Amino acid sequence: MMVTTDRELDAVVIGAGFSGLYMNYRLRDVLGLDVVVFEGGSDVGGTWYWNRYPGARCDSESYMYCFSFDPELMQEWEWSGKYPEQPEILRYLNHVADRYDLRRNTQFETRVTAAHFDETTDRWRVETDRGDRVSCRYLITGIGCLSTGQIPDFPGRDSFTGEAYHTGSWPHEGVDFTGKRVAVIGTGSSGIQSIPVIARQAEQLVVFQRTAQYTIPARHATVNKAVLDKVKLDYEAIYDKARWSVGGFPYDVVDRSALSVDEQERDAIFEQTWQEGGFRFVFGSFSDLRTSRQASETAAEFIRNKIRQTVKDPAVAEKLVPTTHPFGSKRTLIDTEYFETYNRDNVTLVDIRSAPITEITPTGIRTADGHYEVDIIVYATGFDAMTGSFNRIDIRGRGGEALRDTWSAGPLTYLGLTVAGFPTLFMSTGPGSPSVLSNMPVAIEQHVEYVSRIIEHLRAEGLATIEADAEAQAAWVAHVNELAQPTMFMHADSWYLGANIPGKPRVFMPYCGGVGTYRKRCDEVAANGWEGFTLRPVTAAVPA
Ligand code: N01
Repeated sequence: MMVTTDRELDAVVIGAGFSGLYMNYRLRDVLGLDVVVFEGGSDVGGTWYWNRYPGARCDSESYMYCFSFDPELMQEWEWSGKYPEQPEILRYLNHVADRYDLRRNTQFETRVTAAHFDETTDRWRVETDRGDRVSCRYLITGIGCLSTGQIPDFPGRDSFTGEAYHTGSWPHEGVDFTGKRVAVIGTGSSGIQSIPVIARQAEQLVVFQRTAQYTIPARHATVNKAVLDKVKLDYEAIYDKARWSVGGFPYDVVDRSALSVDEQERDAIFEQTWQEGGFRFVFGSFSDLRTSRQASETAAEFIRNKIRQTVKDPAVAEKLVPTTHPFGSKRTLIDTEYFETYNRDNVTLVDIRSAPITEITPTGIRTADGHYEVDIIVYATGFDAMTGSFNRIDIRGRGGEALRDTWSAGPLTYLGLTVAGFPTLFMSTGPGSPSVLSNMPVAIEQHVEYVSRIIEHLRAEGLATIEADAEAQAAWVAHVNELAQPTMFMHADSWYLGANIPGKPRVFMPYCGGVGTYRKRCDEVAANGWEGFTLRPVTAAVPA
């Protein structure tokens, strides 16, 4: 599909991942609007289109990592793994695109370069890198929170003559590591997932670790069909429980401090949830691991002991033991045989906190301690998270104000969804919403349905724009900050705080109050006549 210039649309959606696919369905098929979706990839999938690195898999259990808006879709899809692997998630999203014919109005391999709000018409003027020029009344971004890859600017980076890849932009044909000497830089989610898989294929693997991590075994397995069949009998209730939860999972809430039990009982509870695997260690053990330093330290110590028991070489184990940040201050990591990988003869761990990388050379990586010759470098170095993908687009609101400037000291939003001065611009899972601190499809569905509800209201009332009030926005930003202050999140150099990007303002970006509390607040805003927003009518000069 090719969009011609000068089309006057109802809505433009940017991105065809989970957010864009559902937004398209909602606006086009439920509200009957004229919608175009622009997508940079050559097909649907978003995050799961780009992140094809070995071992890529979601940390949410598969039966909860999907849409819930159509009961038939929920019943018909059969997951094969306890945790869904990237190819399977991509198949699922393709199935969704096929089932609802969502490619029909999606233009692929097209990036939106600019979106300017025209105050004379109350419409957005949107431009793409393919020369498209369209206008729309509603502009919705579904550009993801972790879509702008970050490769550190190491001296000599471009002089490397071997192959180099970023995990978030992986070649579709895959990479053959057989017989190769491989370096992985970075030990976040992408690093710890890919390292064990690459180690099994490569001749030599050298891991460059700046920060040792707390990671919990996933206990991945094929899906237990009996469990899945049982879930399907009660899917709506299970999903509803997730909608009103903290993390977007249907797990039973524990209301128990790690300090309220003695050491023996505490260890037994940790051990049980460690054996269950995945996020249950966090959500199913104690309620204060992220809010009490002392409680967090009990989990940290439990994991440190697990590392020492697993890794045979005590010197390597000590390098892997996290000491620089509390448990729960960075994204909780879930792995499959991560620590066990360091028992392999072909794997070397290099601590780049004590001896940093000084340069990339034509043949490898030099640190303060020596030179490592490699054939392939894998950058598992993360993303310019939450705001990076917005900054790539020249978004301008009232008075030609650039969003980049509005956000120069950190993102300002109302409900993580809208920005004062940028009318009828809606950001699915924007900064200031639960997004990355939750099971994403739950957060995405809530945002898509809320935006759709706003647009329905505007149309029913003959209104042109909805815009966040500056005071409501300031109060929301303060609230998001206030919630984060007492948590462990404030005690690590994480991408949640923008700390991984040199020069980025240090501001805690996601809303950490939980998806249920957030949903309740959004519902209250609607019930109170769209409190904190100004809604303006269509003027005579502006066609509806
Ligand atoms: O990126 P990261 P990621 N020199 O930023 C290191 C989601 N996700 O792609 O910790 C040396 O977490 C950096 O070191 P340090 C998930 O939300 C989900 O792994 O900053 N090292 C770190 O080790 C996740 O949190 C899934 O000291 C440098 C690594 O690179 C998010 O995406 C799977 C460096 C970056 O880790 C991002 O994960 C994958 C430098 N200059 C991703 N700069 C699942 O659901 C960075 N590093 C499973």
